[in-house]
Amino acid sequence: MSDWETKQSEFTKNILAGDEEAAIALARNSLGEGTTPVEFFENCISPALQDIGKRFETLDIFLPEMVTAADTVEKVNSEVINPAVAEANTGESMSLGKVLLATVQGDLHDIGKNMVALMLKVNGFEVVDLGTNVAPADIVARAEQENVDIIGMSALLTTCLPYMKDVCDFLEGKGIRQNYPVIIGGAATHPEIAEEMGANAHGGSAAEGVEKCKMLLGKL
Ligand code: B1M
Repeated sequence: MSDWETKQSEFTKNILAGDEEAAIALARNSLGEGTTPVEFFENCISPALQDIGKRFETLDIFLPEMVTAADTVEKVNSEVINPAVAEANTGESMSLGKVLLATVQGDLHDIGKNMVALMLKVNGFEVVDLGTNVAPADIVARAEQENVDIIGMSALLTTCLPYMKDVCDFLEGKGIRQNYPVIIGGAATHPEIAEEMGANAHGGSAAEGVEKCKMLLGKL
């Protein structure tokens, strides 16, 4: 087993048991050994949650355990990961642009979207985070009100993917599609889906999301 696999397996055990103290200690120790918070998030937290998802799918665990795991991860993020990411702020003083973020209608998953929001902020973007379960019409209305440069959407439920396309179609229908580059991400998405629905970019991770937003605004 690689170092990351050992850590991830331990972390999975901790979050399934709702053992906040152990999960926080594991994250803190790892950061203390020189791992960056983003590395820990992508190599330990994210795969641990995927593992939880697989167990849920195969009925090895049920909704209450998935809720416990998610709550424990949120605690680790708020106590350890988010402050460490914020501390590693690049010190970018000029805004690179304004990004609207939302998890689309019907979908309440926000752990990944919140990491994208944080990473965008520390990399110099302004973020208008509309939260979860946001209807396509609201996304378009807020994008106009806030005069954002990019619309970013997240979806983890495949049943909610059509709402992402609705946003692209609404923009098209209003004749303002060219004003708003659209980026999508989340476990239910992949680059081909992005292309099919007419989005401008896909982010496979929070870091890639930031890179793609820079690219969309010609800042790379
Ligand atoms: Co749910 N859930 N869940 N869940 N859940 C999944 C998504 C699922 C795949 C599990 C499974 O069955 N294998 C499955 C969806 C199946 C499908 O649609 N194909 C599922 C289900 C079925 C459900 C419920 C329906 C269960 C039920 O009630 N019976 C229910 C739905 C509720 C709802 O949304 N209406 C539900 C509920 C929940 C909890 C509330 C318990 C909890 C969410 C808590 C929360 O988010 N606050 C939860 C969790 C934790 C999961 C899993 C286990 C983990 C999700 C997660 O946080 N991943 C998940 C399994 C899985 O994903 N394989 C599962 C880690 C996160 C970092 O990844 O969000 O993809 P992700 O974000 C990444 C990248 O994708 C990218 O950056 C992030 C960081 O690298 N990214 C972007 C994300 N958004 C981006 C946007 C960008 C760019 C990059 O630009 C804008």
